[in-house]
Amino acid sequence: MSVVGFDVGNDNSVIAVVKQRGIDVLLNDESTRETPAVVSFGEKQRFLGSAGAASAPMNMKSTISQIKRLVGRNFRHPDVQDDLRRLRFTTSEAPDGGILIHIRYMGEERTFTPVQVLGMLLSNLKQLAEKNLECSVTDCVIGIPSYFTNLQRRAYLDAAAIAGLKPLRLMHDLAATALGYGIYKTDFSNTREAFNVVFVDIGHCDTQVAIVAFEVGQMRVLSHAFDPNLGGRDFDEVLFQYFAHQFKEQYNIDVYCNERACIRLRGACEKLKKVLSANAVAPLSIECLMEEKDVKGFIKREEFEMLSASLLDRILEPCKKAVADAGLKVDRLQSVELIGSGSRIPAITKILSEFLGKSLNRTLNSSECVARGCALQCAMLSPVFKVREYEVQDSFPFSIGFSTDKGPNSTLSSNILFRKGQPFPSVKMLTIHRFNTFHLEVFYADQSELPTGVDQKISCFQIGPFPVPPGDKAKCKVKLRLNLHGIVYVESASLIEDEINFQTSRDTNHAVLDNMAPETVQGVTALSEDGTSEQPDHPDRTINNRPSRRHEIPISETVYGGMNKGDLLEAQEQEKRLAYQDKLMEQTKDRKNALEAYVYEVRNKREGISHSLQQTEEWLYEDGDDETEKVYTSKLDELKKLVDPIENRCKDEETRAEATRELLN
Ligand code: ATP
Ligand code: MG
Ligand code: K
Repeated sequence: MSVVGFDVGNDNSVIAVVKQRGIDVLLNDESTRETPAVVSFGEKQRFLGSAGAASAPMNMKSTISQIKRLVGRNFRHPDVQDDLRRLRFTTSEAPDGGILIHIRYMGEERTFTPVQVLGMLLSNLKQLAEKNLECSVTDCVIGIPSYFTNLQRRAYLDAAAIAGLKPLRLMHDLAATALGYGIYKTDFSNTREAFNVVFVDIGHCDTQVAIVAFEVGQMRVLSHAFDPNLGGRDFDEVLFQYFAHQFKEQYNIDVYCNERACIRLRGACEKLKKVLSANAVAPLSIECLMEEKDVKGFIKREEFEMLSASLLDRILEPCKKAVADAGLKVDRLQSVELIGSGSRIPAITKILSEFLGKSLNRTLNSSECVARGCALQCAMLSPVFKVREYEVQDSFPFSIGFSTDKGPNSTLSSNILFRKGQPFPSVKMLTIHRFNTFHLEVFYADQSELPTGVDQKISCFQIGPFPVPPGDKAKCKVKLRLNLHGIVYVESASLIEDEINFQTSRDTNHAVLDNMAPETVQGVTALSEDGTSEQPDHPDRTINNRPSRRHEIPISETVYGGMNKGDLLEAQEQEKRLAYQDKLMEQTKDRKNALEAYVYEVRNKREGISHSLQQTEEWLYEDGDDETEKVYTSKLDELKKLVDPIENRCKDEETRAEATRELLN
């Protein structure tokens, strides 16, 4: 048993494991610490990770990358359309509104969902980890952006299930980062107040901010904020548009109508952007961009900053939100940790440090901190590891509401179940009085908290049927859980029969949020409790020391979107078939190589032997013409030593005889 943390990115993935003396980032087959998040479909097999990236240039149209942004999303969403335009593979809308990826594989048109592709990537990471650790890997913690919706979180769990992994937690990237930062730090101890740190991650596609309060032995995430569509690539786009326009005027070429030219210019712009981070001016020059024209240009940092003004304006938004939601003034923030290379643009660091009023630190390893934190969390959650007592309290970035229907002649009641910022995992109990089977909807309560265009719906639970007391409503206790992954669901519903409530329930015509402290499960010790849902959980179980009778009520859930059980089973089977084919091809290649190597080996040996035979023969007629018995015996032994190993390899008599004959010839 081992515990592993995975960070699957749009470009690269990182695997971290907890070992005896600390956390290690694993090397892949290419001996690098980052593994390309690429799946490439060859003629007869898939190539995953580094192999996928290596075969990508030969299989452009059959290579899938940047999958993270497509998992659990709707095809028609404008952001998704925008992402799809930049990708080389063909896609279409799935019947459920999701995305289908079209690939030609083994002579057939095949379609895969982004979840399946993520499953392939995870299964490759699992294999890498298993090979490295020489044991099986199932328990893991996977990093996710805090802005992931219920659907995206479920999609990650489905992908993990396809890969044969069991995530003990989907963990917010910056919560994982903060854990890795805080657990070893002891210099908070002399301050009486919490040590508040702002983590800012500006990546290639997105920006995330979190404010975390550290105290001895614990961390609490005070707030999460984000812009899912602001990152380094948007600055590349500014440069791309600038040069595309310029080259049109200067060279009369329109890169927009040439896919290859677009890719090359984008690549050159990204490089130029990096140069501009260290220099006041940066040149650009591409040979034979299109129509056999070489192009040249340059841009000053000042001008780049002017062109990027609208992007730069957006950088502070998530920071401001995070500070406001944390309920802190800027001067209460003790430290700022920058991660993500998108933040290396000087204008960005300037804006951030001006707003936050202090210099920015880069003490964490950007590309590894999420995976490392996930591995740590996995060790804490795993029963087989002993980790220093440390309390991890994350907060949920969206408010979750609920509503119920009440059957005929009734109005809908609606309320907030979990407020934005709620520490989780967490549990809420509802008491609901009903005449018969009813429905409970959970949804994101505030559109403005969500990434733009995201559906507020989460799922609908049918609760019932249940026996109803004559002439009265039944009293149902419904337990809702926001679990470690940030997924909300009705965990149980039970019917309570007790005389006291028979009296009072008559006039209670609405759902009641129980007036009890939410069972906010926090910290390492409490977290493990999450796995077992059957525990005495409620004081209401006994009233006046007299047990009230309880019946479990059946629950059925309808999730809006995503895979059902049948889909998942089918996807798991399909992954097995695909993996079997890959293995078969790898073994075939192996056997082919072994055969080839054997041919070479035997041929070399044989050449060696005939050389020795010839030498011995010559020796016999010359220097060895008249020697002692001892010398002749040792010569013979020497020769036999050369010949015998080859003979022994030839198992069947026929080939052995033939080999001997050949050797004696
Ligand atoms: P994401 O978090 O969106 O999945 P990522 O984690 O892979 O992406 P990072 O590696 O943190 O992203 O950052 C990549 C971005 O940083 C790219 O847009 C890259 O162009 C940009 N970048 C890297 N170095 C510099 C630099 N010196 N100056 C400006 N930008 C840079
Ligand atoms: Mg990143
Ligand atoms: K543990």
